[in-house]
Amino acid sequence: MSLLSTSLLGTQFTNPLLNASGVWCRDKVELDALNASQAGSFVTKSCTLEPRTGNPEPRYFSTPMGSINSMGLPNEGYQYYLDYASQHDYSHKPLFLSLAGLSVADNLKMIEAISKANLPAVVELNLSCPNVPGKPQIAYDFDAMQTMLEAVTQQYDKPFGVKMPPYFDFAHFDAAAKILNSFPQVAFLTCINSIGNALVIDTESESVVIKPKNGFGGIGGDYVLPTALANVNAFYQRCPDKRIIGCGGVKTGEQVFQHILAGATLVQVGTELHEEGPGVFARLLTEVTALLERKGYKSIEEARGKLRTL
Ligand code: RRO
Repeated sequence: MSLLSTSLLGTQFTNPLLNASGVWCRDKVELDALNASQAGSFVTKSCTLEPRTGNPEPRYFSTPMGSINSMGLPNEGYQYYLDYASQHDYSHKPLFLSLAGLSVADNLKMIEAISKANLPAVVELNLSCPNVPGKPQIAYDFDAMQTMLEAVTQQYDKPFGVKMPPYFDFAHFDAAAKILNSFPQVAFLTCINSIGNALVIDTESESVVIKPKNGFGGIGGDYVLPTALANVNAFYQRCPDKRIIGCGGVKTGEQVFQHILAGATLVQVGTELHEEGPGVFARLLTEVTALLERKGYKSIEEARGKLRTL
């Protein structure tokens, strides 16, 4: 076993890195670039039943501390990603399919098609899209989350994962973990999606910086690292039978290592991938390798969840 290799759901990964869904994964050209990159796996853009153009532009904006977006689920429709997944060479690299149906019924239709296709692609069900006007985030409504997971687990018989929003209170970590733990089929949790409905203001123009929702959008990057690490660790502690995929604020190998210490098995890169392109993965791998070697680790598994408390 090499220093960076790991496994999830019985599948081997050459390293823990992949993109965050939504970044560099909307069409075949972008997905092929991830496939050709040093990422150990990759995930498709969250998809809906029908293609969507998404929200009006500008809908993504970078700041020195991260990003704000209100893309509004622009995607090619689930069949496009299913076709991509059916042509993918899984012996080269594992692939995740992200689903974000606009209703329970839509998710069930997509799940039915994915079941029939019987591919090695692993489903990441997005319960936390913050940017569809009029559609609250499912995972902030615990009854809706329970209903969605009951429906999906009845229809689908393979293990899958869920993309979670950040929570900010121990009562919410406890309540969400209780629901998730009642579904053994939910094999992994991706923590976190962007911190929803934030507002970035440009002082000179005295204006918001993105058009949809009067400037409100999900933030990522440096703004979210401590919140992401908290959510990874909170669910790592509360869901011992599940794996955690860390997402949020990864810009250097040091932050990959911090996610692993907090309990992550795999680590996703969003804002920094958007800024730097798929070359980011080679840089992060070099940096995290140097850090692990300096600390004397023989494998990343050895570091997982080993966060110390005072
Ligand atoms: O497309 C988006 O606006 C979007 C989605 Br689906 C999501 O899950 N997270 C995000 O920050 N943006």
